[in-house]
Amino acid sequence: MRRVLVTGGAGFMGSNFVRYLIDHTDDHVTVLDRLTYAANRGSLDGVPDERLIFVQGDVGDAAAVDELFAGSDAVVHFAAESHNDNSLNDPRSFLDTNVVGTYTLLEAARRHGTRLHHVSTDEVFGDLELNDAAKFTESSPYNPSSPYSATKASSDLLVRAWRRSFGVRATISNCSNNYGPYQHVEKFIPRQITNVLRGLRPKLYGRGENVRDWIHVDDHSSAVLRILENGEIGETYLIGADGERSNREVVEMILEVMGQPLDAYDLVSDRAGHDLRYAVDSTKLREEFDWAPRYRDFEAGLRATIDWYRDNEWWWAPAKDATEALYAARGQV
Ligand code: NAD
Ligand code: TDX
Repeated sequence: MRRVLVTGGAGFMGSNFVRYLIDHTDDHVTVLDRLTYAANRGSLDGVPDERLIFVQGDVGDAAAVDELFAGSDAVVHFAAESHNDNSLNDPRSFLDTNVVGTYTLLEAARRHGTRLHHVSTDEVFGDLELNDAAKFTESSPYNPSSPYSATKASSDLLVRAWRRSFGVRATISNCSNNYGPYQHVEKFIPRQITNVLRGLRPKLYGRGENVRDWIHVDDHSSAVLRILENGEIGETYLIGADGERSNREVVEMILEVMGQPLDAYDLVSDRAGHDLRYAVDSTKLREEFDWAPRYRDFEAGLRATIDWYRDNEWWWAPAKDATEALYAARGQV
């Protein structure tokens, strides 16, 4: 039996990964999560008690982290402050969690010799032009734009340095935008779906022309598990599913699926420093592990996600009003 420590396991991608591990392995899971505003303990409902230990705590708490590493065979590090808009308004917690938190885990991995997988983002590479064949690869230079992506880039560089200087057994993945169930209503797709469910109009930043490369969260989980089990120590892998769409296209698709006029959205003030386009070349992952995404039809994945939000209002409703109040205070309504 393997015991896997998952940091940030009450967040969107962490909780989906925990479910994936439970369904696809015999692993026992310990979740370490501070339960910030972004977490939802209900995201782990139904995971059998005998396979899950939940610890509420901070990845920056060296004593707690040390104890958990001592009892773990592998660690997958999802915990982060993850929302760009928040990082523009209050960057401090991003430095604490994303940089100091990752440092704290690396020191524990160094002491205990624990296998560590670090979950990161394609945003560390900055952005691409809109009409360009280029995509990010493992050798793209780091060029982050926002406080969020700068702290994620910093955390990646710490992992690389701890690997080289101290031999920490780490791998890194940089993934494109995830969508699916249990994603906080502050994020683009859930915000628009829950707006429509509430009788509000979707909100597009700027002119809605920015492009994101969407991947279903289950495909992220399957890729991370492959890397955890078969990845070469010290290597970085890009995860993506060739899902480029402009934000406007995504909003129009949501409106269409939800039976609204295609132009029933508002253009609102743009995000400062808004990255134009992300696109990931995942050839290395596909070739080394014979990995392929299962959700290749974005519209089908989006329909299933819309159904999930329609059926699970209990999960998202408690956070909706506060999230929209924050957007209103920032003029993004
Ligand atoms: P999320 O905001 O939904 O979840 C983050 C989780 O981390 C929450 O449960 C929160 O309580 C926890 N957390 C925050 N600070 C903590 C701390 N100090 N100690 C312990 N736990 C803490 O984020 P997400 O969208 O699931 O992203 C997970 C990871 O994946 C992040 O590292 C993010 O950078 C990366 N990532 C996200 C995306 C995406 O599209 N969402 C894409 C690529 C990479
Ligand atoms: O209401 C909105 N309207 C809008 O047009 C919101 C919330 C967002 N947007 C735009 C901004 C982006 O171009 O939609 C796009 C996606 O926005 P987010 O969901 O905030 O994601 P993004 O900034 O692309 O970052 C996401 O992917 C990379 C995650 O939040 C990060 O954690 C991950 O690293």
